[in-house]
Amino acid sequence: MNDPNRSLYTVSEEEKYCFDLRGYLIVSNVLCPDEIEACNAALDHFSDKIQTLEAGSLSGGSSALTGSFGRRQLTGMLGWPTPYRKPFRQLLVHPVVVSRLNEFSGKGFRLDHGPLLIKAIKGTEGHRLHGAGEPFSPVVAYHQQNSKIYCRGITVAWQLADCGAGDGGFAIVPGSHKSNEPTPNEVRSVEDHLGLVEQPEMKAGDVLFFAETATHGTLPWTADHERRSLLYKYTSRGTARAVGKHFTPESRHGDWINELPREQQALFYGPGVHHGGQLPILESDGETTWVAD
Ligand SMILES: O=C(O)CCC(=O)C(=O)O
Repeated sequence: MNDPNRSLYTVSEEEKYCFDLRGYLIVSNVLCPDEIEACNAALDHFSDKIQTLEAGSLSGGSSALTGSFGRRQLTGMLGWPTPYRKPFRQLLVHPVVVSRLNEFSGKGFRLDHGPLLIKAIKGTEGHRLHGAGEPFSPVVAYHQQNSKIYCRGITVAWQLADCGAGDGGFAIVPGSHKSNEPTPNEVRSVEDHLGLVEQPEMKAGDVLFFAETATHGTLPWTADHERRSLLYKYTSRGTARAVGKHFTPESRHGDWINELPREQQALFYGPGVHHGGQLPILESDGETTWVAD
């Protein structure tokens, strides 16, 4: 939503309408330049850890998605030594995220995997579109009932560099999180996308929420500047995608998790709804985040 008068701090009816209709939502101007710089400086510090995927591994043979380079990516930020991990831990429970996810995924939502930095230089290939309402996928299914959204798989992508019109990067078929028909192969490959694929424009500091069940992927990067999107993959309380074996944060991640304040730890519990009241549940007014008593 780009209304300059809107409050960052509450989920408006318009935001709910847009997210439900399109399967994605952009909240603009969430991070200030200092916060963007703190993330980018930490990422630059660990640039020797960047992994470059093999060209062709994500574009899946599509002539529309092909590129000269594979995607660059980096993970592990939450466990980095201080001070580098700090901005990434803060984003995990950013009040703008907690307020939206309590609405879109329900209280007790969890971090399933990530954060993952996606970087691209000019000429980096795209990623074949994936996800769809059909076939039904229980782990990321989208449902709405009595004005309540139940989005089981939701990704929060912080933009650390601008994504202008035609730059490439994140792309989506708006509305496809509710589709009941199989997605044509040419739409997934973007070779004949029927005019349905959109590449939303975003600025550094914006945050994108998208339903994992929507048909989405990446267009080849065409801009002179580097792409930087930082993706946190959340799920609703009862759902696990990448990991589901361990319930407590320590058993999943090891001891560094004990350093985290309670509201950050809350994101790392395993899935399940019968937790005997042991689970810290996050609340947010959009301005601050806290653990409910
Ligand atoms: O932001 C992007 O490039 C798309 C990422 C993606 O496809 C995914 O997270 O599944």
